[in-house]
Amino acid sequence: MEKLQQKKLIVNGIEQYVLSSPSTTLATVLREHLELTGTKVGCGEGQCGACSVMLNGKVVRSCVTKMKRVPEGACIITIEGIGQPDNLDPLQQAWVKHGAAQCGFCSPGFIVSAKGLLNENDNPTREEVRDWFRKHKNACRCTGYKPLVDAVMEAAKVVRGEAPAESLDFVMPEDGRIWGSSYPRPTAVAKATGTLDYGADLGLKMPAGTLRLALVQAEVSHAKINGIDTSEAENMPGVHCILTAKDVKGKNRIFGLACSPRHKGDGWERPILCDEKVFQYGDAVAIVCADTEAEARAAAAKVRLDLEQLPAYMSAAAAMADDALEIHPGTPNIYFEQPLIKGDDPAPIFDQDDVAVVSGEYRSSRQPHMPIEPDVGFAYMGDDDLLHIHSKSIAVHLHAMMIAEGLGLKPEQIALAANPMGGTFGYKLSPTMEALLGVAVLATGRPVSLCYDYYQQMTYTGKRSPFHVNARMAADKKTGRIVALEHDYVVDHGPYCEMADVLTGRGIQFIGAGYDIPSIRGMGRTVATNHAWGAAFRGFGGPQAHFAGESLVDELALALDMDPLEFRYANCYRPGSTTPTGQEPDVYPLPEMLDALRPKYEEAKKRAEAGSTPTHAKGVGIALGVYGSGGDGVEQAEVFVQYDEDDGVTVGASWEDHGQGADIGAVGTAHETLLAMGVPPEKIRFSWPDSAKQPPAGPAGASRSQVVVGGAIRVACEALMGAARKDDGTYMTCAEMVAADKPLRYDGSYSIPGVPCDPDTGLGNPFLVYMYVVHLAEITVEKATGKVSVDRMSCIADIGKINNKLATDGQIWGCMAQGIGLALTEDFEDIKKHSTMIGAGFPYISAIPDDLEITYIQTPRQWGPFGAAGVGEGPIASPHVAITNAIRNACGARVTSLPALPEKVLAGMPHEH
Ligand code: MCN
Ligand code: FES
Ligand code: FES
Repeated sequence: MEKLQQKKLIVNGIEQYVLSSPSTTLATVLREHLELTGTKVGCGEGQCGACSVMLNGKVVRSCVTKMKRVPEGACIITIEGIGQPDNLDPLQQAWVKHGAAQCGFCSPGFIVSAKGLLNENDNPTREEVRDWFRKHKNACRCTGYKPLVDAVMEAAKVVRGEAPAESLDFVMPEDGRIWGSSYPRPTAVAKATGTLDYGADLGLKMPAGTLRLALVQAEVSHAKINGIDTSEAENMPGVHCILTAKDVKGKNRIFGLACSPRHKGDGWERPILCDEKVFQYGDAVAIVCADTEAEARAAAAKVRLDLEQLPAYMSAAAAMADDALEIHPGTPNIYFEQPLIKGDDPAPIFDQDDVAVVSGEYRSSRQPHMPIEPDVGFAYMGDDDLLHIHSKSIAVHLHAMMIAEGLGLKPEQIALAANPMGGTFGYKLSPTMEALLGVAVLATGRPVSLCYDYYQQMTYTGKRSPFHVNARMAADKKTGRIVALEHDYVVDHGPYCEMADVLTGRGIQFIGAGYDIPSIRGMGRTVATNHAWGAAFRGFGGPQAHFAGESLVDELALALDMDPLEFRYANCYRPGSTTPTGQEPDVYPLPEMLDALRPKYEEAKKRAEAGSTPTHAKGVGIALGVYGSGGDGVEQAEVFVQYDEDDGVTVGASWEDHGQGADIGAVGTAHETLLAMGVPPEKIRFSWPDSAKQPPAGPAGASRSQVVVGGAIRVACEALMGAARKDDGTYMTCAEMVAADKPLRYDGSYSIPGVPCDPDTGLGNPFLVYMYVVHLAEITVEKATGKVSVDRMSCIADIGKINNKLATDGQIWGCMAQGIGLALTEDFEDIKKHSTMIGAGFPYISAIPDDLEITYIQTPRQWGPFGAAGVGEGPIASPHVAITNAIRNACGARVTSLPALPEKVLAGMPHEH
């Protein structure tokens, strides 16, 4: 019998009596019993601080605070008790002003934590703020932490009475334009007050009768399924039913978008629920539908799988071995190849005496995305007879198409909606639980919800696909010009082919990008393995390609005895240059960017020299990065705008918001277009994406949205203005439009004519808009251990004209932080060890320097609205290589496999070992 305990708590000043089991967590009591969903649960195991609340004045992580340890009469303060949307605490105001909430999932936890600090010390130093967040394990994946510390420092001034509360308000520029300003994003207040409902919050608010789901997952990486025994589980308390592949009404497959003629599979290899085989650890075999999540999980643990284990190929090399079985029988494990043939054959050049040649083998890691919010979703049949699925999808129309046939539906029978999201960083370009939710609704006829815990997030969502690149590069000894490049690489994409061909193409497009290299031969191959499936991850192939390219460029500079910056300066794109795929770049900002970096670089070198000691070597590294805004080839988006009764405008765009700022993207772009109409920014409304409500705008991937969706928003707003313009140059009100019998809704469609790379030569003009960055890293290597810390980073970025500076700064800081993780700690190779945030090397605040600097060069772009390019991914193309180049500079160790763990650095140091 379950034994309960009643306790009195004073929650946000209100006396409450709660009845719970002593082992229930405080987070569950707050969220589920008291419906205070401002407190978020991320990791659920004490590692992220998202659930921070104050208990008798002390900051605690409520997900690991059991009710038995909460004293009778305890005073609890949650985010709801700190301030409300119409009565913000200075910390919340500062969070809004500094763009400290991107996805916002960590914000309530950080703000409560910061409140705890300011209660103890209202005059902290930046170091004290950082130390506090370190001690309380407050983790943020989006911001690089800098704006969070900025926000606390500015709020503290107001708390001390040294600055008025108004100093935390946004000041509207005199010209009334928010384009290019730091106007706070429309969702900022809701994020900072905990009033924005994410997927799990919405799930809790579903009607009675909702079934809660749990997955039965394989705990082996490759196996034949001989049987599934659900008999014991079916009789567990609260269980409604257990669904297996036979309950799936359609093809039971998710379409993997295999579109290239060179693809050797048909793209239909990924089961919704595994039927014949298990292809990777965590694959879903059955779904338990029960009254509560706890009951569903308890029953899932009792389902018995009869599995016959097959050899598990956990690397590309293993899956490529001659005797390896075909993971998908009938499709070879190497299922896609993309050659590159640019200019003359470089082979003879490498034999010439007047060239310097460097070569290397570069392996990148299986970087896990680690959003703070684990995967979550819910679904139901709507009164419109559509199957509504709400998830963390960043591609609502595409996902409806990818899962429909598997469920036995047509895409138009599915309404796929994106919930407010706590970050995806690209893993949600793949469907994760969408089809599973759909199966459960169709089989039971009931609304359903499914929440992954963090272990499931880690083990059963896609990862960054490792590249293993063999390459060599040659430069003329006299001119210092790069003359030839050869590479050959394999991409370990796990068992499912989603976007594998596109990803493999990123190698030929970006190894050597940024430089005019006349002769290139390359070959990329995609390999199926049984490790975690390859999903999009911010930068999608860019960081992998640059790891090889920018390491070789650095080595070549050393071989020529040239300064790495000057060598890059001599070789970077200028008018007349072509990209690796033979395209003319869109703009040529790299020389100016390197000029801007030069003084910072010289200072950094001096600092490194002065700061090095016999035990600690300091080093400086730079790396250039180029990445495309938009997918390969033609890019298109459709949106509408609607004139509202109060003369505001609603932007109907399915621009999914991982946290990057689709809200401000849409509002900023519309405001700039509508400037002459004078629609105030607070009356411009963005939309939450839903495939049944907006036309297809394409996924929020490939850093395409500001350019392409923004382009469509501009077109739609111009159409509205065209219709509303009066002869005297002023504009009709909405009421006047109605009186004049004019439509209130205007569609906008926009496309960009890129040319995909040729399947045989790799040549083409795939991206008409590129983002350019140069990173500078200053690091310290502890010589005895090989441990590396990053002291300072600086980024020169050209992302075209800026829509919103808070958004673009945030994107760049976030990329720098993820680049540090990629360089030094993050991995998901060892499924056991790497299945928690700490285990997988999540970068907490102590790993990210406070000294992060951004300099913009804003070269206007032809194709983006008002000259914008994208920003989401360009800055992650190369920060990790700036760091590994700095390690080489500090201690001579050339790291060729990521992450640069201390033992690798130690082993690479030439003199010590
Ligand atoms: N922006 C701007 N000015 C520009 C370019 C962009 O103000 N010149 C703003 C945009 O309005 C938008 C943001 O910067 O708010 C990113 O725009 P864009 O580069 O067009 O990228 P998308 O909107 O298409 O977003 C996707 C991109 C990708 S592919 C990944 S992955 C990613 C990312 O953005 N995942 C993120 N950024 C992320 N940020 C957070 N916090 N969380 C994620 O999961
Ligand atoms: Fe509680 Fe992560 S620490 S949710
Ligand atoms: Fe911190 Fe997204 S804003 S995790």
